[in-house]
Amino acid sequence: MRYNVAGAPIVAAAVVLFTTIACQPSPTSTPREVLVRGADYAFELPDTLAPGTTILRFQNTGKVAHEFGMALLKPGITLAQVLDVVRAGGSPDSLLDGTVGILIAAPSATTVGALLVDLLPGRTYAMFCNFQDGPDKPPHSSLGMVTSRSIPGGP
Ligand SMILES: [Cu+2]
Repeated sequence: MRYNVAGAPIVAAAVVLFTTIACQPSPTSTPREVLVRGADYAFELPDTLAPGTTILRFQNTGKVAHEFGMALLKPGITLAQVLDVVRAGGSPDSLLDGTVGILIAAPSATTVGALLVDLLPGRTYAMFCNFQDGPDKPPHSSLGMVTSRSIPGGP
């Protein structure tokens, strides 16, 4: 009897807690994780990236340091257009909606942090490494460390 009286508020509290949890909106999706590999001198990542919240990690499989930079192109802009501007010595900023971020990894290392991005359907993201192996060496992007992915879906 003593336990029933003492237990009643606990049960009531448990019911309230359960009801509160059950009424919370559930997340629509768990973030996908994508591992991007950087070799000397190319990126390896899936051909298709699904829209939605995505966590990107960067593993350097090469013998020199690399970065994984990612930028959102303005609608209708292609990677080829961006590269034309860069090769002509111009700034691509007017062709970008913004930078997602940059991860840097030493040789044979994987970043302990990651980029978290909501990949927008119908949009294109450029990926690049602009590191150089010396002041007179070309940027890795000109050696092959530049690519893009267009996210399926959208208008
Ligand atoms: Cu690089």
